[in-house]
Amino acid sequence: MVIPINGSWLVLSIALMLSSHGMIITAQHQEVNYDTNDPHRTAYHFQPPQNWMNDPNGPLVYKGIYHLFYQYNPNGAFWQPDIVWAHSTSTDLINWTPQPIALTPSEPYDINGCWSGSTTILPGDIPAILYTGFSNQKYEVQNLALPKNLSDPYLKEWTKVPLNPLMVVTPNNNHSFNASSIRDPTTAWRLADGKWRLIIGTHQGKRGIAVLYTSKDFATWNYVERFFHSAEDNGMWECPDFFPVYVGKSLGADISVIGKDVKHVFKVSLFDTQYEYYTIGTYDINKDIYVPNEGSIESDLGLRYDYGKFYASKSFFDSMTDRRIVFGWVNESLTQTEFMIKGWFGIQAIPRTIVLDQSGKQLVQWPVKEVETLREKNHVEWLSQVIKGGSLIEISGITSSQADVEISFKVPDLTYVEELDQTWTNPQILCSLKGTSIEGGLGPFGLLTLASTGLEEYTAIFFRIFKGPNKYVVLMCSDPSRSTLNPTTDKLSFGTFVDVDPEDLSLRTLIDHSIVESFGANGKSCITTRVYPTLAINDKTKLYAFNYGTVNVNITKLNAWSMKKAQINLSKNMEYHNEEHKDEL
Ligand code: DQQ
Repeated sequence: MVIPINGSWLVLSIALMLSSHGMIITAQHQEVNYDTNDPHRTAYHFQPPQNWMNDPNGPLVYKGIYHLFYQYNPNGAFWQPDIVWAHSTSTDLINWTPQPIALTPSEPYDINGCWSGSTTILPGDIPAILYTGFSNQKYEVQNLALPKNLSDPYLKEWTKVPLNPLMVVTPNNNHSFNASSIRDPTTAWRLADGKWRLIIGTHQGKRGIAVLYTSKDFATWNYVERFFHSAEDNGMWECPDFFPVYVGKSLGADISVIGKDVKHVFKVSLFDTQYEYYTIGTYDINKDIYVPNEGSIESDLGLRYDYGKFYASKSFFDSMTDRRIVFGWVNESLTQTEFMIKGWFGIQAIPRTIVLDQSGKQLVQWPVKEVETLREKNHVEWLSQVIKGGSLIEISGITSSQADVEISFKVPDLTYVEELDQTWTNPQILCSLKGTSIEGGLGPFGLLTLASTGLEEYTAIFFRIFKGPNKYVVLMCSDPSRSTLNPTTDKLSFGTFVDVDPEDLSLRTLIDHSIVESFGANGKSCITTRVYPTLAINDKTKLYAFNYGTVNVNITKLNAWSMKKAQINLSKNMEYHNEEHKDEL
């Protein structure tokens, strides 16, 4: 098939096949340079120069340099099993330099693909990659790779150890797992007995399972019969993450920290729904199991890092700044033909710090402070403004397609709050039911981002307040139903209930051409949406504060900045260009 695109030709050799990412894969090789005028290409979110990217893999900091690996297809904007670990480095988590591919399929144990995994810092400051290999028999096995040269802070070359594969489940070794569904090893941690531990995601029917492996030397790994954690009605658990968080301290904890002042977080990515859930609980070190707090679940009404598009996330402890930082993959909402033509697929969310909320009941996330270095000096500031019911106010004076906005609201009067119907238990469905144009008592109020001049297009992020049986309930929604005139784009609304005082609400939104990342109530609830405006592009984009409820609301503070373009993986051939980015060194 030959498709003309922007003067160049896209050549696709078609061979239909269903991928693990649920999409029809058609090409063995695709040659396309993305259009530099593509209005949906982002300016400060991590992405490769072109082609397909999915999960973030093994983030770490080594000798003052941040490393991000990621699942990448060098052959085109589609997923295929024999995917590689691409690699970039940074000194600030925002500007990134491409490095040579770190892992490519080469051995019988990974010849069909180098799939997701993590890094662990071994004693002596030695970073180690553990990843899933998709083997010549199409089994998922776990392998180790080590840096070739420890004096290279960029860790450009990696060696797969001769002992690989280190962890193997086969139909013959009595494990009752599907040998083709056991993957994504976590960072390993070590307890006082000196033994390393890690977990891997799998399933038995609809039961999602995290199996535990232990090792004395990081080379020989023993399978532990008792599941580390499992849950019914989940299906395959991908990309588990397990880490401690301090109680009452806004600092990150290193992976092996245990004690009375920490709780543990367990996160899984559900293959069946492509959503992630986390629970907070206790690591029982005597039984070597994780026990979630009572009532915490990994599905339906469970807690999520992000109630929008955010998957296969991976956290790491930044020992330079004592932060736990999480990366998450943000999928596209386009049809397959559309993204194949664009020649690129997938971005990473802005890395977020992650801490336990004061309540101890949930996590709080915030974009790493380094992203603020992209804020242009001249910004818009409002101190106080009433936003009348049924009105909107333009936030002018910034580049609205590439912006960072912080807005706080005070609700003066809760008398006219709408009653919460007892059947409205699912916030996402409630957000679809009560979209931006549905007038409420208090709300919807918030931001209209990526809006066109005549408001034919916009993506709304807003709050609505309801009166529940015993308390007020705050709903936060992201509504992309009017985000584009393109009829084929997925325009699903996302939403969540926010555990917050309804009278004081705040919202921070990062806007970057085709992504809107929102942090409600100082990071208690996050929603990321991908949108593809046709009119509201580049300098034709507008931004508004709006209140389509009946009751007036006060804006107590607003700060909005234009964002500079970050230097991200500028080289097209993914080679390391020292000269181009020598400022980073
Ligand atoms: N993506 C990887 C797998 C992982 C999945 C393959 C999650 O290792 O389970 O690209 O998106």
